[in-house]
Amino acid sequence: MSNRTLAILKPDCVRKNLAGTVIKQIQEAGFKVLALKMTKLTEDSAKGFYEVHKERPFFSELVEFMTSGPCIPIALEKDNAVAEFRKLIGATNPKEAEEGTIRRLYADSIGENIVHGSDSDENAAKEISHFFSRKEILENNGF
Ligand code: FUP
Repeated sequence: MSNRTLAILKPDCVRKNLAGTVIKQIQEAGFKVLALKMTKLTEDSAKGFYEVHKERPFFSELVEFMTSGPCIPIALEKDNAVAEFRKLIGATNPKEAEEGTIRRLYADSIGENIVHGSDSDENAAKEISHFFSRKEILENNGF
């Protein structure tokens, strides 16, 4: 079990000025921020990140949305981070997400669902390195 996961505050989150609200909720749930940046994904980077979905019918829409504006990738740490973070954000479709979860509270649709969370320890490691170099990730709280 790893203690890291990758979150992305997606372009809809940034556009709706919800970044601060969502980061506060993430921190209050006990996650520690190890690295954070605001960036705009290129088409190639978005396609690479979502490679596993490339045959799915929603792939081009997903890439278009993820490149539509700035997003905020965040490397997070907590015990059992992957599962704990997915619990905090709720189901992919906000209509199916539990009451109080981030997607249920703020997302409009399955396509524009505010936040990404890694789905396995292996993917968490890959996804963190998609956005952050080792030097950019704080160890020991950065102190
Ligand atoms: P999740 O792990 O909850 O982010 O969900 P998935 O990996 O299954 O999907 C990744 C992204 O693809 C979603 F956040 C939004 C998009 N998607 C759709 O647009 N339609 C779908 O039916 C499923 C996913």
